[in-house]
Amino acid sequence: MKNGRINLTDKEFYALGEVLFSNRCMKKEKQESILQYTAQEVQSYLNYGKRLENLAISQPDRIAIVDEEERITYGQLRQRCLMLAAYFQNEGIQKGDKAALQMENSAMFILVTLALFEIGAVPIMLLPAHQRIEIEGVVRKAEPKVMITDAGNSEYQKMIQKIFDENDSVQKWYITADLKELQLGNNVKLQVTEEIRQDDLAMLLLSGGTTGVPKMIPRTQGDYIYNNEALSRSLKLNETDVFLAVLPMAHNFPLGAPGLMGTLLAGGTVVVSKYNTPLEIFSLIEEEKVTFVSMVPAILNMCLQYRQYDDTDDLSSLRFVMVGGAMLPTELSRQVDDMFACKLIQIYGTAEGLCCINSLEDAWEIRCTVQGKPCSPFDVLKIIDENGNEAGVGEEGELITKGPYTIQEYYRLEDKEYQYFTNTGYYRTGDKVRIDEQGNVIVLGRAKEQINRAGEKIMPSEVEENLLMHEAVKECAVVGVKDAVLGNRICAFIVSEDKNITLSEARCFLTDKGMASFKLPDQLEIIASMPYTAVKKIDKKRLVAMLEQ
Ligand code: J2J
Repeated sequence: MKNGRINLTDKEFYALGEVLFSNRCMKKEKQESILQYTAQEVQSYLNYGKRLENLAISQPDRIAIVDEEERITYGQLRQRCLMLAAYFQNEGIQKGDKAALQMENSAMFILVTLALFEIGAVPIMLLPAHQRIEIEGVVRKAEPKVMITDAGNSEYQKMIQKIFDENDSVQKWYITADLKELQLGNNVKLQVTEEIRQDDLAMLLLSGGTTGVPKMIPRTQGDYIYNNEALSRSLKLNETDVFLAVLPMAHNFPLGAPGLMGTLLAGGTVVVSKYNTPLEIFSLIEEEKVTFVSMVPAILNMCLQYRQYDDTDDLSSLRFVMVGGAMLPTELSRQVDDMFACKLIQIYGTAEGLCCINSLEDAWEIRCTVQGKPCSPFDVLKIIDENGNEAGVGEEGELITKGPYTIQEYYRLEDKEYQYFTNTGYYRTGDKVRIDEQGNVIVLGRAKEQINRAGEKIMPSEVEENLLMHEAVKECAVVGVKDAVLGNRICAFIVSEDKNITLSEARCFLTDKGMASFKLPDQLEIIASMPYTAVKKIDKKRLVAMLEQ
């Protein structure tokens, strides 16, 4: 990679995809013949440290990150990253060591993440909403060497302290405010260590699990950069782009699709939104001349409603608004271009890898109704029926996929992998989709039971298991019910002799059990007995129908 050049040529981008795809999805014999690139070039393109180093040289004074407290140039970003990386290294954190990270949106989130990448340490991306059950589960399973969190309140500190005390793997717990204040003398310098390769583990993203412990998604430096880059190219991002990070940055969508990482790799500016209210979103768009923002349908809905009351903020800098993470009703999609005077771009993405996206050139009707095409020419998509047989063109069924940046196994999964991957290495998305003649994916719903509440994914079994621990609950079933604001709300049906049990009591009970707030039921229904199917499974379809009637 030549110093000072930021963007890859089309040929280079194609070659990278081919290299990654062949590494992952082809037999060894075939791989050699495909390598058009020298190994050296591949390694330097697919490495965050090297890419940011280049940007710091070519555009040291351009603003990379803006948050409530500071504006950081590319030059400063590189310098501070290296300093923090040197500090971590000096503290004994090495390549391959894991760091459980739980932080609110801030510039520090990005600095800490990039500093860990620099030394090959692996952040585990806990969401701010994760509570004791999830944090503890992840710490037990992944055995991080350190934890890095915001200060939080005294209750939060007590919880983290307890997890820290009870888990031998964790040697140190850092508070981000202290890391920000670090003033290091000349004696702490980054030592040259083992090279960070494209196929080294970069981070563990988290996805909903069946037991309360999130599944851990191992993403490599190479596959993640390629994923960022593929999306960034289809959106024609460049150094003049300004991305507003609204969703929690530990989530794949704002982090890498193309999100803040894609924006930084293109040399643009990342603006950090902390509170994700329409008020903050619109004023940041005006103040920072934001060119694109990504949101889930529930936040889009709030923004559209707000805009109807107050349309005074100047949104003319926006090129497009990306929406994904959950089904977007067409009544909403059709309003976006008009209300924001920019293009709606739908994205259907997964933290496991595959991302499909509308093109900026797609006609309005297309952008309002389909979720787009895979972002890499090497993505392989297939639709299967209930028996696992491949469906015909245009037919609906479950989407399975493999490709250059899609995982083929979870990290340390105790559950059985076969429900998530086929024996030919395809990831089973669990989504019911159809693919149109142009190759656009249209998401129709879930093939799996998972509930999608405002973009957060919840497995009913997880809520059920915890509810059953309540002494008054004899039987329970948790279902997702259509909701105008949330997409789906969580409804818990219980059979109980105690007719006085209330929703708020159930929520408090689950909170005490340490469950994340987004997993708590929105509605509680007490019923005399559960409806059962012929094979004696709880008939969840009937339960949903009872509410939707
Ligand atoms: C319907 N359902 C969708 C869409 C994702 C970009 C955007 C979102 C995510 C994400 C992501 C959907 N319409 N447009 O990682 O890179 C549901 C599907 C999918 C699941 C993945 C990205 N876009 N979904 O939401 O790993 O059910 O990633 O399988 O959290 O969200 O969830 P997650």
